[in-house]
Amino acid sequence: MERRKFITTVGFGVVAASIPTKILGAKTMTTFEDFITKGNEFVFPQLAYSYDSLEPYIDKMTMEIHYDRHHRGYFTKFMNDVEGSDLKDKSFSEIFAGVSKLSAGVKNNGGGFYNHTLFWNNMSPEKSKPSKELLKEIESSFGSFEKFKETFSNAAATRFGSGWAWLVMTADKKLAVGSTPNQENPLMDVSSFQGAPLLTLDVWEHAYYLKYQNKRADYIEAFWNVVNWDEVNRRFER
Ligand code: MN3
Repeated sequence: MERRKFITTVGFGVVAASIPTKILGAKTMTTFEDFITKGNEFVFPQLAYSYDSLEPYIDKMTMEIHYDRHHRGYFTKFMNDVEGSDLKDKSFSEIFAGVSKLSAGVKNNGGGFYNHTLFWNNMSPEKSKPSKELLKEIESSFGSFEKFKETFSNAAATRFGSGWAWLVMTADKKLAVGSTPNQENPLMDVSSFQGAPLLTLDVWEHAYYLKYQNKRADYIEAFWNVVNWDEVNRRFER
């Protein structure tokens, strides 16, 4: 990777001056629990690293299409879905906790935007490691770090069709691994897998098909090379 291409700000390169400091100051996406705030203008955020910087694990063209078309599409549609509604006053946690009573658009586009944002932020071209505290928790929950990787990879590999694999902190403060279909996530009341997201992997075909075709397992294996553990550590501490 070319160092110069890596924008050192973690998280979003948000540019609009009209965005309040609590959003501008957001270092990571999990702090966007209060992202939807009344009366503010939202801009589509820039990726914190260049499209080619996750090569050879995730290729430039996949990143470009995935970020600039898929992700942007979810963002734009979600902004339209919440336009003029009281959802703009609510956090993502609140929206997702009652998503079964909302439109399919809010669930699909809001989920799409939120899930992808976590995903971009839990990847990085920079090498990092789980913190001592997280590692200890992983070892006590899964037996070993390798066992955890195996469990997570298996959740990602066996998710039928499109969806996401997750490492979460459950309500009773335990680590758990699972998966969700389509754009559902573990914060949604409709999800059978519940918890606060720490790490996620997109296993929709658009996330890997250009480079890996039907070899989802190879994509999952490659993913471990670009996990942003600094970000996972931060989410864990919170
Ligand atoms: Mn995707």
